[in-house]
Amino acid sequence: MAPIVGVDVETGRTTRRWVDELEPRLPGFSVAPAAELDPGGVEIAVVGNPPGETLHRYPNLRFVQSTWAGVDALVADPPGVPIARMVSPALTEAMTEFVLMAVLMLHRGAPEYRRRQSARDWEPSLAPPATGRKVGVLGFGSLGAPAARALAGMGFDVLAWARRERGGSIPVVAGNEGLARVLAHAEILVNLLPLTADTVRILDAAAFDRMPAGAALVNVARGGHVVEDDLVAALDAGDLSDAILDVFVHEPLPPSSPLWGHPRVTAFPHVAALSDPARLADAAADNIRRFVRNESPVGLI
Ligand code: OXD
Repeated sequence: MAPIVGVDVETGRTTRRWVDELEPRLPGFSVAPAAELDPGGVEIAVVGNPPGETLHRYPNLRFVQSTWAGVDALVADPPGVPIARMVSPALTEAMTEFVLMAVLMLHRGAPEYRRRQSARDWEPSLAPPATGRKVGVLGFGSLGAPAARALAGMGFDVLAWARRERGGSIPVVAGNEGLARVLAHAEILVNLLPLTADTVRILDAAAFDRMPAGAALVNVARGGHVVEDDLVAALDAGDLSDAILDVFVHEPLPPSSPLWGHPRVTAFPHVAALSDPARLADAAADNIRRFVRNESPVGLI
């Protein structure tokens, strides 16, 4: 019997695009929007990062492939079967590109020049070379490590924080002491951590206090890492100069959020590494075939 793959990714349109990309890559499988299938028939689910409880409706589920890099919502109430997050060169390239853009914007003062432009203020400032700019990277996994390497490749002085220390061309430190070191180092801090019980609200007033005066934050991981009120307070007080945020505690960012209109916040609508079915379907299909062959899928949680 052909294994049945039920796809349910965010909207009906996105789901249809995933089905169209997966079908030709999975001959011998039956691939359809989950909404058109009998829930009892769904053996493999392809989803974004919905609350895990939404998968409890499939009693015969055997495997979940996420189209997202981070699966914090899925694993909060997991369906009790293997879950793989999306690991793909396309996603990594997109994230690396966004991180480079954000760090270069901060390094060269783009948000400050935008403010000066609003005031019609022609005031050039010298920027240090990249080698004179200290960047901290939180997270050194499939997204954090390539971003850190790309930054180091441009000459930035990068110090990273991860679960365990590593030698190598980029120093990676660990533990609370390591975190304190990275925060103290970071004139620009890039957050690429997974959201877990250990990392939720890790970027709070105490963390911002440890950063150099006037430092800046790039958050491309999850809104839940940041205590947003503390961030606004640090920006208002001038302790932090700027924040480039792609993720928020509540998404879409509510119209009432002070982050929308804050002069020191550049907000993006969670677009750093969007999951394009045409570019990610190979990785998803490979993983599904691996699972069926009893091989370990890539990105298994
Ligand atoms: C994510 C993604 O995990 O967009 O945020 O893939």
